Amino acid sequence: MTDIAALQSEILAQVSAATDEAALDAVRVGTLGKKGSVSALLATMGKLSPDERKVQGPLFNGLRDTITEAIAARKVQLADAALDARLAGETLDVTLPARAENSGSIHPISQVLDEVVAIFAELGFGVAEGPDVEFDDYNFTRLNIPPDHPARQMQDTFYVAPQADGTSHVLRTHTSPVQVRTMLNTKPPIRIISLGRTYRVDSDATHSPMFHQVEALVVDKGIHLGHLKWTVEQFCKAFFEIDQIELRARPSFFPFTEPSLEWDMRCDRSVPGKITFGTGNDWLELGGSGMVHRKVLENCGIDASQYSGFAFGFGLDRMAMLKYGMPDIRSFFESDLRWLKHYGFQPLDIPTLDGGLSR
Ligand code: FA5
Repeated sequence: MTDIAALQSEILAQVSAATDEAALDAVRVGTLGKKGSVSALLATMGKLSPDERKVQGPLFNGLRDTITEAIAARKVQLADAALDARLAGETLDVTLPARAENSGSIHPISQVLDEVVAIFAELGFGVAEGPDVEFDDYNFTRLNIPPDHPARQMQDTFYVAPQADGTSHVLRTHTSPVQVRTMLNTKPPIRIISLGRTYRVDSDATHSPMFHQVEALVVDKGIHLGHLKWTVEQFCKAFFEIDQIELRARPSFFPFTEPSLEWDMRCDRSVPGKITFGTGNDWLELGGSGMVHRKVLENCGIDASQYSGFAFGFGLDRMAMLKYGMPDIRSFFESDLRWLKHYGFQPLDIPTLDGGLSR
C-alpha cells in the first residue's frame, strides 16, 4: 500500500521548491501527467475490491485535488514574483519626449476623386463605373470612332493582344466608354458621372501614362448647351472653392459630340509659382465637352429624335495640380513618403457647393 500522506508531503515539497514555471510544469507532468505518480495511483483503483475502493478512493481523489490546487497556487505565486522582479528591474523615464505617431494621409488623387463625387452628388448625379481594360468597341467604335478612322490617332492608345473570342481590348484612353455602358443599360433620364484611371502613351511634367478623368453625362428630353454650361460652372465653383469664376468655351472637335467645346477658366499666373482664379489675363484649360452626337445615342439604343444629352470629360490630375499647387504630375505616382506627407489630406476635407470644406 502506498503511504498517501508521505507521497503528498513529498510532492508538496517539490511544488514549493519549484522556482520557475518550467520546474513547476515538470512537477505537474511527473505527478498528474499521463505517466505521473498520482495518475498511476488513480489507475490502480480499478483493481481494488469494492470495500478497499470505498476507503482508498476518497484518499486518492483527495491527493489529486490537493496537488492540483497546490500547483495552481504556486503558479500564481511564481507569476506574481516574476512581475515584481520585472517591475523592480525596469525603469520608466516619464521625462522622455513622446514618440511621434506616424499616421497616414489620403493621397491627393483619392482626395480629389472624393471631392468630385461629393460635388456631383449634391447636383443629383449618380456614379457609374467601367473597367480599365475596355472593349475597343466601347472606347472607340460606338463613340463614333470607327476602326482605321484617323480620329483614333488623337489618343495614343495602349492596345491589348486580341482575345480568342475575336474581341479586341484597349486600356481605356478616356472615361467616355462609361457613357456607352450606361446608355446601353439605362433608359433616359440619365445623370451620371464616371471617374477613374485612364491610360495613354504619354509622359512629361503634365502628361502621365496613367492619369484620371471625370466624365459627366446627362441625357433627357430637351437637354441643351445651357445645361452643360451651368453644370460646368457649378462644378468649377465648388471644386476650386471660389464664387467668382469666368469660363470661356472654345469650339473644338470630338467625334462623339456635336457641337464640341473646350472649357477654359480665367486665371492670373503673373506671379511666378502662383495661380489665382477669376482674375487676370490668362486662361486655364479644363477639358472637352459637347452635346452627345446623335450617332452615339443611336449606337447605344437611344432615340435621338426624342432625347438629347451633354457630356464633358476633365483631367483630374491636372485639376488637382492647379488646386493644390503641385508642379509635376509624375510626383502623384512616385510614392515618395515625404511628398505624400506634405500633400496628403486628413479624412473629411470635402468641399461643398456653398464653397469651403465641410469638416
Ligand atoms: C477626352 O478624353 C474626351 N473623352 C473628353 C470629352 C468627354 C469630350 C465628353 C467630350 C465629351 P481629351 O483627350 O482632351 O478628351 O482629354 C481630356 C483631359 O484629360 C485633358 O484636358 C487633360 O486634362 C487630361 N489628359 C489627357 N491626356 C493626359 C495625360 N497623358 N496625362 C494627364 N492628363 C491628361
